[in-house]
Amino acid sequence: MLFSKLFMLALGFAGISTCVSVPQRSEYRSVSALRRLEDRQKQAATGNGKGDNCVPANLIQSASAKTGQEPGTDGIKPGQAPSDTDNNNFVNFCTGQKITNGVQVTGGSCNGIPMGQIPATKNMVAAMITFPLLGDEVTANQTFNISVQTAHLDAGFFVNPTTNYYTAPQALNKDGDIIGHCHVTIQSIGSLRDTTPPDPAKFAFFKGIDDAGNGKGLLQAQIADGLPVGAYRACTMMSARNHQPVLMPVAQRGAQDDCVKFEVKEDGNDGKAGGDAAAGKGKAKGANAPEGKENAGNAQAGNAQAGNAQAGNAQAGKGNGGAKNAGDANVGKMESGKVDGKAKDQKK
Ligand SMILES: [Cu+2]
Repeated sequence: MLFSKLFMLALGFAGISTCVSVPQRSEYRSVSALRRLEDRQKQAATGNGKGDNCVPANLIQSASAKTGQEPGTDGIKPGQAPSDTDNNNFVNFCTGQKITNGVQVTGGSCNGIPMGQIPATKNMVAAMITFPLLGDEVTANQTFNISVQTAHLDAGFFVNPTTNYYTAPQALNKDGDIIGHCHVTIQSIGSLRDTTPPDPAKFAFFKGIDDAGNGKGLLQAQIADGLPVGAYRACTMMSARNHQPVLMPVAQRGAQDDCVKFEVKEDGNDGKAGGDAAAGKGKAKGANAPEGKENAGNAQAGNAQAGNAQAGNAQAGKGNGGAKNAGDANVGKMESGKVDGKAKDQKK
């Protein structure tokens, strides 16, 4: 008890932390016994479990203590809102609320995990959907791939969405790119010129793409059995590893995501394929274009491969057996909070 008090006093002098203090492992190995004692004390006092759960003073962001509207502050303009403030990085922000705790909580929750590493401007994520393209008419009820060319996303990193949703901060790889994955989501919008925001709880197709695609940023998701006739909006949702939306270093920038509106028709042009989408081309769709070294962005995902082949008229399938990945199944998954999982439409 006495040791512990002396220890905390010493830490206070050292300015290590602003809360009930737990030393850094590397610095205080020799006092592990004291740490254990202190941890036990802290658990008894707060019931919040194991140690190392204080924020060192040098990691406290002093800017969070201010609203941004203090007289003389840079950047003030009329109409700005005052920021919430906290002297301790909002570490207790979720007090009294349901915490997210790794689950996709459909009723809402509070997540206290830090935002994490933010890339440099030269590493900002960008994306372009390469199929379908604007004006494309995809053939109904016929399997096709949505393809996305990404830049500066270290794709292929996808944590367990059932237990680790938002449980860790955004992280960067050694090149400074965000480690994560891309989701694609397709919603029915009634018509191409409809202006009503679609209900986010309803979608015709969703997938978290958990692989690295062709290794050059080209990612694909297969829409098995295609979509029913209609007008659709397909969008990307770029995310870090724990499914959180990617965070960028500056506000003024180009978007990290892309959306495209397209139609599904009984007789689609499937990316201007005409009537000659050969079976051979059709096979190229899932292959991630191994040949496409020099033109990763254009040819492979563009009209040539993704367009013609995948949805092409070759299969001529106009059957109605393909409606099953529209609507209900996926919506159901969303309601159960496991949208990102390996459900029927999301992973073969
Ligand atoms: Cu995800």
